[in-house]
Amino acid sequence: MKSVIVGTAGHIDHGKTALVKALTGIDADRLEEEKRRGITIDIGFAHLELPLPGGEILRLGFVDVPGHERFVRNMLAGIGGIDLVLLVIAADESIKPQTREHFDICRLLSVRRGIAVLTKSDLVDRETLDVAKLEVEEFLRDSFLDPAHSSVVAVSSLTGAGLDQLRQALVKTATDIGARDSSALARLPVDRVFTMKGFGAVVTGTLISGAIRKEDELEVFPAGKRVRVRGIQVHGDAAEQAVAGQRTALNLAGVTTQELARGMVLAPPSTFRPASRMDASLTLLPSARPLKDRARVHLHAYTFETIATVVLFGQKQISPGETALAQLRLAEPTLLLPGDRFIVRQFSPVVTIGGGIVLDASPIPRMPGLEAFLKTLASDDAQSILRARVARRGHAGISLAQLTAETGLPRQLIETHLRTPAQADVSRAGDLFVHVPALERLKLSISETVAGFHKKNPLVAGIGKEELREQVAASTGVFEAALDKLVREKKLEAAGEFVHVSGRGVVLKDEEAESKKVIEHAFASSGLKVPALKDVLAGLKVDKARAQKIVTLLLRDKVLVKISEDLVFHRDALANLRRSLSSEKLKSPKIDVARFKDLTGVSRKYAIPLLEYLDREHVTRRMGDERLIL
Ligand SMILES: Nc1nc2c(ncn2[C@@H]2O[C@H](COP(=O)(O)OP(=O)(O)OP(=O)(O)O)[C@@H](O)[C@H]2O)c(=O)[nH]1
Ligand SMILES: [Mg+2]
Repeated sequence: MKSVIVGTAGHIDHGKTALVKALTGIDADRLEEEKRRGITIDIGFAHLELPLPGGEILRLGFVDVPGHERFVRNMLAGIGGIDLVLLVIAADESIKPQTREHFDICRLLSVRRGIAVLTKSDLVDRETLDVAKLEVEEFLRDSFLDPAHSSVVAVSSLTGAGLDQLRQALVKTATDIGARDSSALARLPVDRVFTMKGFGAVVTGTLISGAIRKEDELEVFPAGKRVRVRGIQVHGDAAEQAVAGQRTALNLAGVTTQELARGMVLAPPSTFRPASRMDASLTLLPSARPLKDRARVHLHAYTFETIATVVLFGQKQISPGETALAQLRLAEPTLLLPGDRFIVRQFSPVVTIGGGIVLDASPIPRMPGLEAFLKTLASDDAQSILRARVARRGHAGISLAQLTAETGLPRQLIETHLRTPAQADVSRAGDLFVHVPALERLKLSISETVAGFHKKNPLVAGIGKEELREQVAASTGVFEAALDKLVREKKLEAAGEFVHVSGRGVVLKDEEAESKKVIEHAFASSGLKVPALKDVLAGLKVDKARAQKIVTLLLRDKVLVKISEDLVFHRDALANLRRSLSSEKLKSPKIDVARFKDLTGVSRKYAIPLLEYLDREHVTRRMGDERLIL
């Protein structure tokens, strides 16, 4: 079964609703006011099944739009998700203002298929019909409905004349339409919200991509509310799932109708982020006035509508008929993805002036090379696009989840695209994809930072890893990957928490080396009855700053161990202490301060910090006044 969405378009009273009814038997005008006034106000829906030549069933979902110029915004809410347009022109009136405006909209939205239908053929004579047909053909020349490959069908919804021919044209045109990708991530722009007695909130819309199944959890954009799909109807029949290209009604749990409105979008949870800025390619209609930088417009995308400011990149205005890159700053956020089309209407008076295609709904402020980046995004090449999106993040990298949020592409597809040999310039660092040149630049910056550190701190063995990471401003995963590479390339060595240039030891001058020995000896020979550090340092030949560096070096190499602000011990003395404690344990596992003092011969001033140090090292555990030797 193939599902195709057919939209009507055309001037008021040209017979759109009558045509849909003649084809489907369904009156798409559902509002009381519509019936009373005999005009369409809001979008209406109908459906029809036709057999395809191969025996497959073609399911046509109709979206019937109003022709009245005051209701173009409703027309826009319906036309966004269509595959095929029926451009309806009354034979007795021929081309009128909304014929042009609706057709412009179809072109700006890149609707690629359609059929021009001359209605009310019963109201005109043969000659008038032929003239109208010629006018219409002239109007359509060089468009996607060029008469060279798409004929104009004359019908009468009153007598039924030409309807068979129109059905055939529908089948033929629908055959050319490729099926939408139902494995893509689902998006349902909401066009109607109502309550069904006994069921609760119901939303309807054209499922523009992916599939939605019963019991799926979905997120409502932009509010972020989570809902559950309690029931699904497709073209009015209960269904287990809806797939892209189907008119879909969802009965939702976890939400009230007050929390829902036309213009919202349903999508998988925790996958996308709503945006209020997007970079786009914007085309102005030849009939429009020039559009100035920072002009305000009405923006329509699928069923969503808001006010937007158009910020141009390096130009003062867009001329009629011109296409330019621009950033759209929306008054309200929405979920839009690259490739989505939109329409802009003049702020006042409200007329359609242009439209375009979203290139990036997650722009980075003041990004260098923006134009080249957007040109790549405008291409159809998913691999280049993904590569460019990885590259622009520099060594910050980008996660799979973020890439999905930015592109709407499923994870698996992104992984496949980025794994091919052609993508050798994208590397994986933990959870992140990183552009290889950015990783190389980071490696260089790490090497330079380490070299700079050695120069400034000749007596220190190396720079702390965390300090190094902060200085090069890299995230942990990417930093580790870059450091790993440098170590493998034997440019750096990482010893524990410290990084230094390969093969580099600390070079001490004679008097410094001598001082180091003096300090070490002072502590090694005093056991646990250590002297005060400042007294030891005072007796050295080197100045205070250098003496302090030597101490830092000894602490870093763990020759000396600092156990409190002013108590430093030699590692051998502490090792001896551990040994004597473990033999004490054989006598009794419990030890109090008095016994500790007896054992070590130290005063209370040393005993307390030593015991606290042993607690921290999990050699002892404090239990009231006593300690347990572990
Ligand atoms: N004689 C004749 N009348 C028609 C035909 N099609 C529509 N009409 C009449 O034209 C009038 C307008 O038809 P609609 O189908 O409501 O026109 P519409 O294009 O849907 O109008 P809006 O939705 O308001 O833009 C109605 O009175 C119809 O009965 C036709 O083929 N022949
Ligand atoms: Mg109508």
